Amino acid sequence: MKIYQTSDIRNIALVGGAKAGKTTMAEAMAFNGGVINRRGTVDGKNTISDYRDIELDRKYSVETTLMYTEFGGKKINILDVPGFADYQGELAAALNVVEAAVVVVNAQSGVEVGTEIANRYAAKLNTPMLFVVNHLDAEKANFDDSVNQLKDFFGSKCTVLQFPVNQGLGFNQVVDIVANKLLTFNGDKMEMSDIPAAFADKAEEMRMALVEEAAAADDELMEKYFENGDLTADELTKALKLAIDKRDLFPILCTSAKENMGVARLLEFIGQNVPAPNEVADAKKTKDGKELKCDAAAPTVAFAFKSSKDKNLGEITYLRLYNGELAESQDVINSVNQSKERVSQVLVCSGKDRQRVEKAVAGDIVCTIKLKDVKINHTLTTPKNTDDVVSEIEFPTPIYQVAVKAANSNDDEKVGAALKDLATYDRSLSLENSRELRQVILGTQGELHLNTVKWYFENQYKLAVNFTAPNIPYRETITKSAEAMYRHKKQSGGSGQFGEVHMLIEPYYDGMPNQTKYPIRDTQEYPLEWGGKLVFNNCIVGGSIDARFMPAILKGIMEKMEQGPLTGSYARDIVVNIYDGKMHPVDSNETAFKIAGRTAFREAFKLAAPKIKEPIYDVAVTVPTESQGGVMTDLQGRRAMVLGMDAEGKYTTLRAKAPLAEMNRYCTALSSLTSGRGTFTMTFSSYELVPTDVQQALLKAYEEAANEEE
Ligand SMILES: Nc1nc2c(ncn2[C@@H]2O[C@H](COP(=O)(O)OP(=O)(O)OP(=O)(O)O)[C@@H](O)[C@H]2O)c(=O)[nH]1
Ligand SMILES: [Mg+2]
Repeated sequence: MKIYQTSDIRNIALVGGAKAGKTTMAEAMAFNGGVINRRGTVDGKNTISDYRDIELDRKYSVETTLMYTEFGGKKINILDVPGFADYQGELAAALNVVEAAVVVVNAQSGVEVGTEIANRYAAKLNTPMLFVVNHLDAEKANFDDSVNQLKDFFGSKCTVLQFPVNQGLGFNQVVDIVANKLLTFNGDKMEMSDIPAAFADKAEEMRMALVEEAAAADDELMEKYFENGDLTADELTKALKLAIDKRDLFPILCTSAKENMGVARLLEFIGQNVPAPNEVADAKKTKDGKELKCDAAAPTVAFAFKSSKDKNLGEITYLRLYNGELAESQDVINSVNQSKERVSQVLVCSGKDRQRVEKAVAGDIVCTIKLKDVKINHTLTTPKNTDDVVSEIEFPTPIYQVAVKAANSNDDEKVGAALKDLATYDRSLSLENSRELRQVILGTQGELHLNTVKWYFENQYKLAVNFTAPNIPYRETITKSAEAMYRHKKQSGGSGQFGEVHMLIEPYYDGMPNQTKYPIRDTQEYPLEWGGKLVFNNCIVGGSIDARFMPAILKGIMEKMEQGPLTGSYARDIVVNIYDGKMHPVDSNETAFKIAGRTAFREAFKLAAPKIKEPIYDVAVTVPTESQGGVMTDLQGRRAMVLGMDAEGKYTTLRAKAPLAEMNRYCTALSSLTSGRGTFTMTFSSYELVPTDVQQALLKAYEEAANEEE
């Protein structure tokens, strides 16, 4: 394969709603460029892009596929991104490394959830967008409806550059405003002819509006437009390219990917109007804010935006070049961890087929294998420019947590390794080994994402795994003062054990004066790892307990604080005053006082009106305004307190405080209440007392679980 120079490279991501036809489009693109000589279909399980076992099984995309086509002397790198919302981690990564998002819209359904998500990421990353209204051959295709929705959702920058003449069954013609021609499709061929009289006026009107709009992207072009009242084809292309790059204009084009209609023209359009990697106004930046201008003569900067594991090849690292060249056998430095790496091969990808090339040039997207320690978000440079660390991809925060456990404890290690693997290659998963909950918690983007993980366990790792709701990190505390004493006395053979502790415990609150009914001789304040405080006061007078036993008593109390008396949860916010006790001249030791301290604390705790506290989260739920009522009712059913709401455009954001215990699987409920359009964020707010009925239920459940264990 020839080595393409930066100005002849275009990078696009096919994004948008699930099943909009992205993979089918990618296939047609490869076909039109002669990369393949037969178009596969998703249903026929023979596309370049949906090649992974899970994709063949499910018949939809799960991961982004890197492929390419060659068209009009240009290499167009294509990232075919899955459309389901649960795979938006793939979307985040893809839109970071391309010059344009080609948003595929199903003409039968218009703007879908996936269209909106794609737009959201593109806006955040300042990625230019093109809309392609696909499925125009389908009986229920409605181009005008789709366009109206696009304008409605994404504003007046959405500009029709092509419209279908005969959408629906029998579709084969499109009027192209930029080419100023009628396009007629016949099999895989396209003919251009003059626009028929019936559409000539409409097309001319649209073309003039487009010329005016596009000319606004550049002062010089604007002047020319004023002078001549029009732009030449070349000037219009220049203007369009600038306007698209600046996100001043989102073109709308027409296709039937399935019938390969309009796809060749789309490729030509991309080649002419999407900026080359070194032409973009908003260049990629390093962490220090330095612009990476895709200069082939500069030292190498290659950014790992994706990695995966191949059965035969091991780890595959996908790299986007932001400067310089990357050649076979080149030595590079991982500028994130400073490790030395050798790039043994540079591979051009077409799905699972990879072709060795001698080198790649700035702007290109390639992959390599056998790197030692290069992970997603790492940068490869030369020893001269290790300061160049490309700013990281921000992956979406997981919103659906589950506890994961091997069904058979012999598999614990294997399951742990598999989870680690999954979270390494999919950064929109999170993994936490929670000491507190005594569970391994996996965070996913939703039910479908979790099902994907389950699929891997079942079919790839072949491990039986149980997924359950995560435990809730409750806290225990007391609400009134109480006193208790405990004497630990044991006589076994020779030396015995003796320790007696009397204590008064009180609820602690921030800013409370440190005084109690007993004189305090010494006070220690311990901020607890799990939040809240323990204040430990030594109020012993007359030496009834030696100061040297105090640490042992504290240790005993701490043990009980770590596994609270009510439900085994962490206890917090308690003042303990040790005011009396007894020692034995021979039998008193640290163990005895630890036990006495622990037991006295447990007894006092029970008498001090103990309460369970639960974590409360600040929840912000953004939903289409029409579903706001249902979402609010649902939140109230979750014991949430709705604090307010703000409307923005078609959406309303509800702000609430909600107990974590009620938010399990919230993303699934929200999805069904809003047809998948709702989003939410949750951040920890505080610990609050649970209502009495909830406390009763929790105590009962803990007791039952304890009995079961016995
Ligand atoms: N009639 C018609 N069907 C199409 C067209 N494009 C795609 N399809 C069909 O729509 C279905 C989904 O197509 P895909 O290419 O898998 O869609 P996708 O956008 O890649 O889907 P995800 O990867 O799941 O987001 C398949 O059955 C395709 O054959 C089209 O232009 N016309
Ligand atoms: Mg797909």
